[in-house]
Amino acid sequence: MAESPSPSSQSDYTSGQIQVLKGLEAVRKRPGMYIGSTSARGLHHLVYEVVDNSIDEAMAGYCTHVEVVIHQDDSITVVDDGRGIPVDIHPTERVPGVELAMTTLHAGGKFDKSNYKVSGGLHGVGVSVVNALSEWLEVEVRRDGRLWHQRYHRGIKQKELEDMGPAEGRGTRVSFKPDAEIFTETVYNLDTLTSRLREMAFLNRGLRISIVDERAKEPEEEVFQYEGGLSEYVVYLRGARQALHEPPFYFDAEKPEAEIELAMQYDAGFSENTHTFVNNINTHEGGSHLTGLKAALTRTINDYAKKNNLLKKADHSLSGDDVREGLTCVLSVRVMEPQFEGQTKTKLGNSEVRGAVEAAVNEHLAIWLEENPKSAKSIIEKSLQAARAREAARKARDLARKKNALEGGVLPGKLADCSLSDASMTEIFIVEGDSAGGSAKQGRDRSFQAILPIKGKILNVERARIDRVLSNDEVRAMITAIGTGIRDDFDLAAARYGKIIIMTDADVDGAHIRTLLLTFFFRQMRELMEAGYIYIAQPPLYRVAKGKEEYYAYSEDQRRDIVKRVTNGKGEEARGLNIQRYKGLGEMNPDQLWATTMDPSSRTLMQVTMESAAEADSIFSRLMGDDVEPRRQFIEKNARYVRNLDI
Ligand code: 0RA
Repeated sequence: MAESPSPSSQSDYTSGQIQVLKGLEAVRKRPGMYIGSTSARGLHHLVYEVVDNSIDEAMAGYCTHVEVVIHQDDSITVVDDGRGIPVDIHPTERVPGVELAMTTLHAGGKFDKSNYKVSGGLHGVGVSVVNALSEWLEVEVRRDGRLWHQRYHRGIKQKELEDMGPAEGRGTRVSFKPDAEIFTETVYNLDTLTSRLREMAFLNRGLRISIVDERAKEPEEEVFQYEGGLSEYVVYLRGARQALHEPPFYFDAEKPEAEIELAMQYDAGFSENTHTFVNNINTHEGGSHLTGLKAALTRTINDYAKKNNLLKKADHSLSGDDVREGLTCVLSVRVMEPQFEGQTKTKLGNSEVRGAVEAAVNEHLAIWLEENPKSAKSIIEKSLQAARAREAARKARDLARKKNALEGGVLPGKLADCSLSDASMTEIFIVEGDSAGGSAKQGRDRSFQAILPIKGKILNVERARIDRVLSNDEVRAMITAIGTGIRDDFDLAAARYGKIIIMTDADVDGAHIRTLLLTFFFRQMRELMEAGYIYIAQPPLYRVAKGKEEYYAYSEDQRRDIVKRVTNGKGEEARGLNIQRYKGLGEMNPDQLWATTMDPSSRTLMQVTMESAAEADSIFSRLMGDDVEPRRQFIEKNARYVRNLDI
């Protein structure tokens, strides 16, 4: 037991340990500062923080398997087969390394930085934050033939690190239960964790990541392991869209500024799906690496097209949007000291990375095009079609603008605008159908609520090129009303409303229209979705009346509860009971619509958030692409319980 840590008595607190207590206290006082929020997002963040440490160990080449378990009580276990967190006593802090990792802010498992080339972890806050925010946390380390164990309560150790005796294997096991005193939501969402872990597995070729949900009746293990890494990711993201070439273009390169890995593939679709990562973190807001990639794509493809006489005289050069139409692309860079900027700290700031990525993509893509002339030709053909469509759309838009200018009014005729103009106060309801639109117009508070009725099914933007998208009346009305423009011309600051609320019937058709609208926002105004502007209204499913009492139920459970209450337990057979099932918004009069769905003081709105743009992407392409069956299934499954539409 030569390595056993020396027990320290309670009285002999070092100044280091006092710092520790102060640090953890700060985390518990202002958890949002460390994990972003104490809602579901922060709750899930705890798991990522622990998993990131194991993945760092994998990136350093010492770990092949990470396993995540959700237990019945929503506690979590993360196990890896890495080297195990060091247990020997730190020379100056005089506590075991693992204890330091569990209690020191910003250290995490990475207190000895020289061990790692690069490391993930969103804010790099480390596992000590998870410890501080957990009702309890247990850590087990297997190293050098022994097992070590320590337990914490709300960040405070219960005992010294204990040597549990001989043990086989190596690795670290961390179990924790998020503190209900801290988190407003303590139930884990399997889909959310699963998609993040799948993403991690794609980004770390060969690494095996598994997840088990012990809360399920018959727990099953899902295992993610991709020998194809990013190339396999791109094929997964492409989904049902038809590829223009196989396999995807792929390269990796090591530069002094960054390690760069890229896979991309063109398909017959019209959307662009580029996802960028820095040290395994999804950089939703892009940054220097993305800028470098875009510049290289445009330049290399134009160069190749010119050199091979593939552009006609009438064609100008291909724009960035043109060469990215129908492109699915994943760029993953690893940077020593990433600078994260932007609203959600997911934009890479390091300017030196731009040039490194640009040069690497220029070089490798040029070679690939030369070596694959058939693929090159279909890519350029596709870009040319995009360019011509864009030109046609521009002409149509100019015409429409002139027409508008002549007519004087720019806003769509069907829009009932609000009187306030300060976007932070206003909202627009996009309402299915003219009759519901009429009720909404009468029921609304016209000072801050605008109504835009749209006719039935809008155009499926997933299957149309930009010129057709822009020639669609419903789509044009939405774009002008919202005011931000689309795609590359998008400007969040120009938004005319602070909330965009989708209000459709609570039936299968309504769900379809809602999905079409979400697809539109995701493809054409993604930042609006990312910035949390998009909401879904929740109209009631039932009106339950007895005598003068009337209640609204938004779910089957609620209906049952209300019926029980108003009938004193007699149930649906009780006399004088009237249950009305709302099949459409149009069945409510303006007052009812206001009271149940539009009045900010009593309504529920569901905010559309985007945990993973990549996941959303694949959902939308699968859903809204050419295959009808997955769409039908998804819509039926989610028709009423929109809550499951977890983008
Ligand atoms: C620092 C140094 C070493 C390993 C780790 C941290 C480590 C941390 C975590 C957190 C979760 N799993 C982990 N696995 C390893 C390496 C020390 C050495 O053996 O040289």
